[in-house]
Amino acid sequence: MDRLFTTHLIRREIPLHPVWTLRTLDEGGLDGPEDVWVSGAWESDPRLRSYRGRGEYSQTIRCGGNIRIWAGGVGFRAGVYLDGRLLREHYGAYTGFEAIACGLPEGEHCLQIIADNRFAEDSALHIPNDYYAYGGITRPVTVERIGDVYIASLCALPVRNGGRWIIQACVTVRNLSAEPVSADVSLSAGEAGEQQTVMISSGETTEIPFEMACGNVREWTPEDPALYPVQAILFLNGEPMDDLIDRIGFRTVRVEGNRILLNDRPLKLRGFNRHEEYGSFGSAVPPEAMMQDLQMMRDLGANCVRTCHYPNDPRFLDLCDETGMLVWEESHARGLQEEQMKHPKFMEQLRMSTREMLEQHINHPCIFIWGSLNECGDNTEFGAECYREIFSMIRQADGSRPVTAALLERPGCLVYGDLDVVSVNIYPGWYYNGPVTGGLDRKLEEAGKGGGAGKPVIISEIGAGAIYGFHDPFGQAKWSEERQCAILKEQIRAIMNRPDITGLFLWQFADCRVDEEWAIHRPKTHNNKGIVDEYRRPKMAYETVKQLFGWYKTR
Ligand code: ADA
Repeated sequence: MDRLFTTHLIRREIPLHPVWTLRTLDEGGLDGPEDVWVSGAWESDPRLRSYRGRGEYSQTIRCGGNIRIWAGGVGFRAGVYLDGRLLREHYGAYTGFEAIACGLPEGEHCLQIIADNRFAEDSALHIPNDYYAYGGITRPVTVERIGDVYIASLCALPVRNGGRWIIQACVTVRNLSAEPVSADVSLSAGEAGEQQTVMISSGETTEIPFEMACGNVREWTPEDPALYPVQAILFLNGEPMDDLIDRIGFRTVRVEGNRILLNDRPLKLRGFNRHEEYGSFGSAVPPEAMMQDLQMMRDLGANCVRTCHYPNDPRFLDLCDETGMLVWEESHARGLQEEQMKHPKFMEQLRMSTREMLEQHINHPCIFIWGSLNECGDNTEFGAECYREIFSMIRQADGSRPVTAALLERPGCLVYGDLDVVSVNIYPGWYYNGPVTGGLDRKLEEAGKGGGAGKPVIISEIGAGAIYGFHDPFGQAKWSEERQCAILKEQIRAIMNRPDITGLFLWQFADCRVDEEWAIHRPKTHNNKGIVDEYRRPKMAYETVKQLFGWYKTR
């Protein structure tokens, strides 16, 4: 299951065995084929702990007719093959993609997915970085039987108009056949429903817009995260042939002056940055561990999480929808400066990550803000243009959420005017000494002059490192748990006490592995600024943060 609820009552899924055969294709790999669990990062196998190369996953499936293969995430590039024929290639580990095969004879077929986590010259986003780029099929794969016409996607956004709720939706239908087809498409949510008839040309994809008024609904709030199913059904000659179910929540987000309002009430954010990673499972985080992360964050008094620095597994977003955890989701780009942004593939790859994030995650009510381009080259005209293009792309797809980017503390940013919310990453007390908000105030002064005056401000990162179990009774040594506590205490108080700041995301929830090239400044080859370590063992800072977040929660 690639989601936490049933997404089809009509379309049939072809069962896959969770154990696939993996053959590594490059140096440093395995001696022969091995059985592996999918989804999983190949680094879970101790022999492949640092393998950079290609891995070919295969299994035999029984099917016929038209099938749709959905791969939720493959690190980092993928090729999907059926009976040795390439169906689809994909770049990007953090969004899903489909591959279609038509007119198959009934019987056994060999499904293969080749994953490749090597760094390559034609890759602009996938570079050695301050997190580990895992390999393998890291998110669930599903195979479904489809007809000649099927529902490719469903976008449904609740919008409040005066006192009434309206769902603005779009159902995308694809015709794989050689003939034009007339189809009826219905959309329903609660008591609201509508049906339309459309002609879809051969080989075409058609978007069918819907606008439906809803009766009485319960609002989605962090305290009472009410969710409603929304179902699209495709009829051919009056017969239901295909369907797609998602969930929505009725809530509004808007920026008013320097505040972000959720359902018209101002937000004060107490959150965490979280890399999607768990100890030896790497980026293929088991859903039980996702839930545990959310339980810990709730225990810590957090109300929000940032999916740094890429779109997350939809099952994590499903859990956030269900538990009322607010999410800042961002497309994949971390720390790329002008020269790297001038890579000929940069914009194409970033656009793709952003487009797929929006298409696949737009319905999640937990997402209250979109981000992109964490700490990239916002200080040159060229870089600023890249930011502007991505922001306008996001706004075009979704006018219902604000847009932001986590900026460096350095001066010279040219995009304050293009953000709905000014977000800044700062590390006072860790990378430099001085008053917590000294650098921030200089930054905000610049933002004020540069088009950011009066906008909400989020501290998108702040934190300090500690190695789990390393203690300095005098509390002085960097990397000691005591020193981390002392720094965090100062940072959290200084930020949360300011009424002009919407809140913060601590860097970071859990320690995460980093690429080899970063290891020199990262003891244990990990970014050790977690409140818990990579196995979720709480550091001393856990209690410190819990007390402070708990205190600010009641203010
Ligand atoms: C940055 C960056 C993070 C991480 C962090 C740190 O601001 O956005 O990915 O590298 O700093 O630990 O220094």
